[in-house]
Amino acid sequence: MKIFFIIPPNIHYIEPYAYVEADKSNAVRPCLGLLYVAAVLKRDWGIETRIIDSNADDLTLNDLESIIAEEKPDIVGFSVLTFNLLNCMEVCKIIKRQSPLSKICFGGWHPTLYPKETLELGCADYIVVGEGEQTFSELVSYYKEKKENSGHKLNGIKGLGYKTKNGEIKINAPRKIVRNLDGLPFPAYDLVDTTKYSNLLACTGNLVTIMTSRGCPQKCAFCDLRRTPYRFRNPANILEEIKFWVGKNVREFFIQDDNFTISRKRTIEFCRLVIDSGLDIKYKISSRVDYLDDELLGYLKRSGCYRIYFGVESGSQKILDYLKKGITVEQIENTFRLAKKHGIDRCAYIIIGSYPESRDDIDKTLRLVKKIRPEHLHCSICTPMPKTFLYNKMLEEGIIKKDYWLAFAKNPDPAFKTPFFNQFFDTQKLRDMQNKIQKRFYLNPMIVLQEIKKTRGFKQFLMKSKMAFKVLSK
Ligand code: B12
Ligand code: SF4
Repeated sequence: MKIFFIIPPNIHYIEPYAYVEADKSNAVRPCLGLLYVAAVLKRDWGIETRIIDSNADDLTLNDLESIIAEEKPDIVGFSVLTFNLLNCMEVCKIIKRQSPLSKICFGGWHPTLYPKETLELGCADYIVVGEGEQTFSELVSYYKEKKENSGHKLNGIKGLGYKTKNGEIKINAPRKIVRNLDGLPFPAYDLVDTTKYSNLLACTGNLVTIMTSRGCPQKCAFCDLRRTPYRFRNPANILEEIKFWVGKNVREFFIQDDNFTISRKRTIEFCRLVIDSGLDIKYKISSRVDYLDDELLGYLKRSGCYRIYFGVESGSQKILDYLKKGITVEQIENTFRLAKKHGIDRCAYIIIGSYPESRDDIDKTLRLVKKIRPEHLHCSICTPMPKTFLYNKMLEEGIIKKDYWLAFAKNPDPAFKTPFFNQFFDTQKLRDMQNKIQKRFYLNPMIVLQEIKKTRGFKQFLMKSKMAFKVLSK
């Protein structure tokens, strides 16, 4: 059986909340979701798959058309975000044209949020809701074994959605989340060329992305992960993955967890293991400011953590509270000071333009940035994402008049523009402010000098130059 996973080329660009120029020139990142699904298929079911990453390999729709016409895969899987739905749909058109018997399966955040609407689009034969390792494996095995006339039934596959022969949409009972993350195999990195997943802010040429937990117990209003069951891999299991890579001469890791330090005990245990192992590695993490203290930062530093991405969001307590961030401005200042003391690079994510935010609140954020002096800054515009607490609340309050994400899920229009909602500023003004904030930050001579010093290798130099050119020419 030929099972393909396709990451589509970027044809339609829906402007996200991130700074657009940075977003467009950002490095290509691996799709860990697919790598996990592929790894389970191989380990537990002995099924080989192929990942075609159009972004890593610079493939066009024409290239994909030739591959599909020649290979005619039995099943093609896509990892679908609301923001890349249109791109996935473009590739589906090709599949239907060149290989009409191929079955198409959409997994990921978008079909999880909008299962019925996604199936109604008519592109996907199947959708997978939530974590896909087991569900997709059962679907593939259904096809494999059906050929051999086994009695498998589609309606018995938990977490699966599909259309019956008479066009009726069926969404099966949900599948339980994976409780024991240590039981999962490591992501199937053997299916991709890791060297193509470069990173603008990496400190060596060779970096691997790993994920050590899923879910988050916190309740930030804008986030899809709020109050999702938090599970984590044990430090020994993480170290095993790291050792595997060190054996392949990779010494830098991007720990992609939304929040690496949720369990203090685990963090310390992990750091101790790394320190005791004597492995010379570097890694970066994301953390909330309230999950760190002097001792923890010391451990992190000693075990090789060189940068922390912090959700600072705002310098205005009013806005932090509105976003239900659950932290104080004082905590932000304190943690940034401590991280600096330990010599760890600090990247601040800030958000401007949430509904009640005034010029005065934005100024407070800018003053805070000046005070905490991060080495990197990402400024986003507050975007109520589909079905998040923030979006639902704004719908309820009538600030958002129409469920436009639902409308997009039903009819994904390439002309769709992500709307922003602020009491005082329109979209253009918010984008202008975002541009100005990012430009000012990165054109600061101290930051420029620091970036030049940190640039490693020609590839990273080119990426940074491209980005600088875009920022300057805007
Ligand atoms: C890493 C990351 C990125 C990376 C890489 C994305 C990628 N392709 O994996 C980069 C930086 C490129 C990125 C970009 C963006 N991202 Co992002 N990202 C994440 C993040 C933090 C982690 C994703 C991850 O690796 N998870 C770990 C894996 C194991 O989980 P998973 O991906 O969910 O996969 C599981 C299931 O979903 C399912 N599954 C996934 N794919 C498939 C496919 C098949 C066939 C099957 C069967 C199952 C399946 O099975 C997997 C294993 O259980 C998530 C938040 C999160 N924690 O999920 C946001 C998140 C996915 N991103 C989000 C957004 C909004 C964006 C941006 C728009 C941000 C921006 N720039 O402004 C862009 C859009 C990019 C684009 N055009 O596609 C949203 C998506 C919301 C939505 N409704 O779509 C999330 C949820 C964050 C949030 N706002 O809360 N992102
Ligand atoms: S923003 Fe971070 S801390 Fe807040 S809910 Fe999302 S993952 Fe958790």
